[in-house]
Amino acid sequence: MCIDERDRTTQARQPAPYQQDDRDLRDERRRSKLEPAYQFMIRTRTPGGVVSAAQWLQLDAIARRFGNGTLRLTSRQALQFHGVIKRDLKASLQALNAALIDSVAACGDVNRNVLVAANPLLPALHAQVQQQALALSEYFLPRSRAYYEIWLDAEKLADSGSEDEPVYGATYLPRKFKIAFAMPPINDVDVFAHDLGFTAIVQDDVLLGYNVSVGGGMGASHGDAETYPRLADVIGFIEPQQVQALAEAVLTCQRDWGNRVLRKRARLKYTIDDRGLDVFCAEVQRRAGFALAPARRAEFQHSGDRFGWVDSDNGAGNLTLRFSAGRIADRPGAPHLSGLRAIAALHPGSFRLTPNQNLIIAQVPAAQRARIDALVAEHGLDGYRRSSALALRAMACVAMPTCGLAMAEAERYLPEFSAALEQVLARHGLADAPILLRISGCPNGCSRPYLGEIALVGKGPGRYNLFLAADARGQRLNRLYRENLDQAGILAALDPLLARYAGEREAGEGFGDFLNRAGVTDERT
Ligand code: SRM
Ligand code: SF4
Repeated sequence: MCIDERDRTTQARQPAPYQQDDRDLRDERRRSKLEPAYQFMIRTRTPGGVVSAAQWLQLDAIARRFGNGTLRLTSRQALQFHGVIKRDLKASLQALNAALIDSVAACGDVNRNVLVAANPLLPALHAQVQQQALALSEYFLPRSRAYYEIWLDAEKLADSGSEDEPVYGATYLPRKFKIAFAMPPINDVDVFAHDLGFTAIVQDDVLLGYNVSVGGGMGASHGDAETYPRLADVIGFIEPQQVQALAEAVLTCQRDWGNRVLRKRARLKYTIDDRGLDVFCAEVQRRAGFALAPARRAEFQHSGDRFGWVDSDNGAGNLTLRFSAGRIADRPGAPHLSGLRAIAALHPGSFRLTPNQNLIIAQVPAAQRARIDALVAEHGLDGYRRSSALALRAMACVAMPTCGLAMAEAERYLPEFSAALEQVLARHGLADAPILLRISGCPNGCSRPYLGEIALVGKGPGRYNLFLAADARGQRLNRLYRENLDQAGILAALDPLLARYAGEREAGEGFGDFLNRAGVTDERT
């Protein structure tokens, strides 16, 4: 939780780092009668995940000077610094501010970082969508000056005791609120996992507008039927100039109608299920002052990243690099942090953080590719060339040792589990099958596990619930298949299903689609 979360009256007014402790050290410190090894996690607000190369250099310096020497790409196109100790907090946030990046609204009951499809393949169009996302992110920033006063020594304003919050009002939102902009045919943002989604409708390279979706969310609690993941409903189409009014209507409707008694039921998805989608839509249209048009046709192919070089229509190249569970570190034989620093020093363009915890070196002029390729190879950043199809697409949340809510490992377990599953896949001739694997250390679902074709959700140390049969396009949730399995149990459960998939699948059919067609998750035990 945010450090201010204990005090509900000030929550979200004081955008704050997260207080954590190193859970690897808990037992040992308890035995030594020491308090937990407290430390902080700072998360950036980086709408659309766009960071200039100059900013990257500053972020890298903050991670090495104040953090644990790693940068963590998140599933929401942000960066996290872990391991910041209390006396360095202020200096860290001031250094972040000097890089023209903030941490405002990265936590709390407000609108969080706004996602945008990451790969700028049609740069002009992409810039238009990115601009709309940026404008929404700014518009929904809390007006509170607390962040600036506390962390940046900004002068206290005379009226800072009665700050006016035109959108949030006195009570902010019942819970966090998340927005994403998708650009078909790729659903890398998992648009239907969001409280509010905008799917770009493009014709002849012209942005006509967006399909609007509402009520997505992943978080759940084990064994509690009142909480569940939910996919957003598409409610209609709007034109680009209607985005802000529509977003404000949805957000304020949730502000006024959301459940403020039961925090576990406070997300928009429950508001919609409690009130009814039709009632909610009617109210949104009344508040927006216009009616939504019927939704347009939009098709997604998959929700992953495209690795390696992909050219934009302006001739510039975009190089997507893979980082296992988003962790960028200097390790023996793989000095990734140093490699990106070297690239940032010569690349005039931007870095783009992807919603799959990867990174794009964006808009590279043709003349510079060879130098970047050389740096990529020199620093072992070309792992995407050697990764299996499974490992390339997989996501895992942070979990241990920093996340206080983790029940099992996720980020640290991903390499071991992928390697074990790869062996099973190879045995069935499925080594190249692009199966979407997601691991979360608890049911909160930070790696959006309920959209994985195979997903592990932490239940206890070394134990997971196994979910199966989402599609790979972010359009169908998976379902619980087996509970509380260890690794051997998970592989034993998957083995016969993979054998059937290898023998019975139709041409081009994904694993999740096959399991769904075969009705496998109906046989839950
Ligand atoms: Fe998350 C809480 C990490 C994306 C649902 N999430 C946390 C905390 C802050 C734990 C805490 O409250 O103490 C985790 C910090 C771990 C650490 O040590 O860094 C944490 N969440 C993350 C990140 C870093 C996962 C990652 O590996 O990339 C992602 C950071 C996002 C960002 O940059 O803003 C992250 N979290 C998500 C997502 C995915 C998404 O938004 O697309 C979800 C599911 C979508 C949703 O919100 O429904 C998600 N996180 C949660 C929840 C459950 C919310 C709910 O509605 O029930 C919690 C717990 C809570 O809020 O009480 C949570
Ligand atoms: Fe922590 Fe659970 Fe989120 Fe993983 S899913 S980062 S364990 S809150």
